Amino acid sequence: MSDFSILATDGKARRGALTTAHGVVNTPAFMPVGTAGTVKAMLPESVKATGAEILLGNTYHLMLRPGAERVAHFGGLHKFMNWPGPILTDSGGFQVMSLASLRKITEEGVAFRSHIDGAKIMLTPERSIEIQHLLDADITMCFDECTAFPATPEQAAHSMRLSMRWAERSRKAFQARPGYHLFGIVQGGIYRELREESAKTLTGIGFEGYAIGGLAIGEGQQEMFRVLDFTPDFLPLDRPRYLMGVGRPEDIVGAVARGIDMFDCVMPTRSGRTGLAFTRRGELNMRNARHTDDTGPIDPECSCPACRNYSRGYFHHLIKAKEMLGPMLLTWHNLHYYQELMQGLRAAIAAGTLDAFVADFHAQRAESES
Ligand code: PRF
Ligand code: ZN
Repeated sequence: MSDFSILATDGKARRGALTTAHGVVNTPAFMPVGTAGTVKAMLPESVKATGAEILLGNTYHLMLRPGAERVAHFGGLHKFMNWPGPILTDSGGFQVMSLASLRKITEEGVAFRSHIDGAKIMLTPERSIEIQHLLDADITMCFDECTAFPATPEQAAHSMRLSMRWAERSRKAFQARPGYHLFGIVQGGIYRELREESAKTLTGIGFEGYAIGGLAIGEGQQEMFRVLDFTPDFLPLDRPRYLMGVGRPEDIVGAVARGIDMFDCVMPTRSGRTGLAFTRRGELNMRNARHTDDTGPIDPECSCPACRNYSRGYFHHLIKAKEMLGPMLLTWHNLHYYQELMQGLRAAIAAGTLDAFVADFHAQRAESES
């Protein structure tokens, strides 16, 4: 029996529920990023209040600081960070390539120097899976290499096949337990044949879910959607699909319509800290002087604490004065916006009205104030 049930479909889109050791995740789901054992500027109970059911944590950051064995000493990441719900952890390779220095990729794994203290470290599929086990991740990700963009077909094939051998080693290293899942990661760049080969290799090994990696790395939305038009078709219908590191609201809406069930992105949290607010009418930069005397809320239709109790002019002031309440409340608002978007997508799929929901989503944004 699978821990993933599909409750409704609308075209290629699916409304599902994924059961994990720490609770159920309704899909399509957005996972706020809690890189270093915290969703930056938010209390865990506030993250939950936005409607989030699962968080993303990072192998790379937590292995460097405070150390995976130390997190295990505290009873795992749920206890350590006071988030009792489900947690998915990324496997580390992607973060090594974007953050560490002196990286060297071999068949064995990736050797690198820590971006924190320069310490020499080796990450292999086996060690990545062990770290994710020590963190007590409900969903463990295979150790992979995110193929750079652009890449020739030869480069993309070579990189993808390395990730497939690492996926096999990840599967072997993973200890199966009820409610704990291992997801494979499809690579292959922008090439249909390589995406198909990758998906077939992974489904042959067998995983509880399948991620699509190697997208949203500079290819642009049109090209990403082209790859998403065929890649989900190579994956089993009855398993969750996770598009890694995506994205903007319009990317998520387009990907859900193409059959994706799970997302993570720093966009709502990182933009919140720099003064950007997501609204139904598009994005607002709270730094902009036009908000100085605005007594209205960020989004009159939003029920989050930032919109119920404070004005645009107040946020403009907080951001200009570099007060920490600004990032706190804007992060809350942005996460609330993302979770309401996911709730709207789930309800539309269940009602069979996704096309109308998508049309309305784009129409509202076209009425942008700016
Ligand atoms: N692999 C892993 N994590 C990721 C990616 C990937 O390809 C991406 C690409 N968008 C984001 N995070 N393991
Ligand atoms: Zn709000």
